[in-house]
Amino acid sequence: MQDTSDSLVTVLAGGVGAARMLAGIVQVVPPANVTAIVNVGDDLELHGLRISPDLDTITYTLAGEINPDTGWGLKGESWQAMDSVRRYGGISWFGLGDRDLGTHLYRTQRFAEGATLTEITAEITDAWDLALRLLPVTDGRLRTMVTLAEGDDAGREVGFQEYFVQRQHGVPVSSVRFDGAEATAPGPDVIAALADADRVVLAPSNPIVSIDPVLAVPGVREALTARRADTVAVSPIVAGSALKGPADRLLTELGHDATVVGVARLYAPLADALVIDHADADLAGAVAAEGIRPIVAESIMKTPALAAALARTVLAG
Ligand code: FO1
Repeated sequence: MQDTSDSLVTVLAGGVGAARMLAGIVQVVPPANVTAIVNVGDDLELHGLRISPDLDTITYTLAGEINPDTGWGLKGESWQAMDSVRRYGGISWFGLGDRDLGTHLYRTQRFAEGATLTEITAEITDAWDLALRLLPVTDGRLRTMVTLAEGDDAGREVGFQEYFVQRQHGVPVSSVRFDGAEATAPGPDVIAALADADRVVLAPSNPIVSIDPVLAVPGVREALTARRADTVAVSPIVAGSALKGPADRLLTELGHDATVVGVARLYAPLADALVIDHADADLAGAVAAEGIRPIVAESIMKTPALAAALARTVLAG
């Protein structure tokens, strides 16, 4: 097998699944060789604060400080600030722990001083002693918007977190839109990180609401497509279900197959290979028929050792 221990690796990333994948990758290549291009479509402004959930989930996971019970937020949180907000009848459906709040206070202040999200993210990751590079896909404003399909709210478009957290992603969806995307540009170094990588990875993130907003930034899809021969995707769907979140339902509601074959169809133009779990080994032929090479492996990162093993598989391609 070729030596991949010094490869430059660039990962297209959403939240929890990508964070675990990155935690595996930094065990098998030097963290300084790793760049994550991160979704910002989930970002929101609340209480006057700038909140970037996917950037923070990756930062806290790689720092070893993520709350293991939720997969977001920090370990050892207290919730006194939210208790006060609740007392006043303020917005309390999006839980911001006291420790986590410090990150949003800092980010908001730095924005007010004129810093970009790329600069602020580097300051935050440096402060957590992370050697890998996190690049928000854009410094522009891109917001994932979701149109609800049922009930009193049918036809209503809401922000991603209102769908995901406030409605607990329990409402059917008729469409997803990336507001502002066409007016954005890739962040500094995003296109170079795709061009310079030895291996590009599509993390096991939600294809519709985590990877698609990254691709909606003008120029990113083209830069990724140019690296198709060196790109490996990891399926976020195992045995017809998402490991976390609504990826399976969203795929079905938006007319895709919620199987590894549906994922293969979406990713065949972008990646040479798709890692599918042993549970889907019987679908390997159908994946190949979509024009993407199946790699059957243990893909559920239940432990750091399994995440490292998956990283080795992805790097070997
Ligand atoms: N997810 C929840 O299900 N409920 C919450 O109250 C919540 C708060 C929250 C605060 C900060 C943060 O960085 C993430 C937070 N998340 C919460 C997770 C987040 O909404 C989603 O996991 C991602 O946006 C999807 O990748």
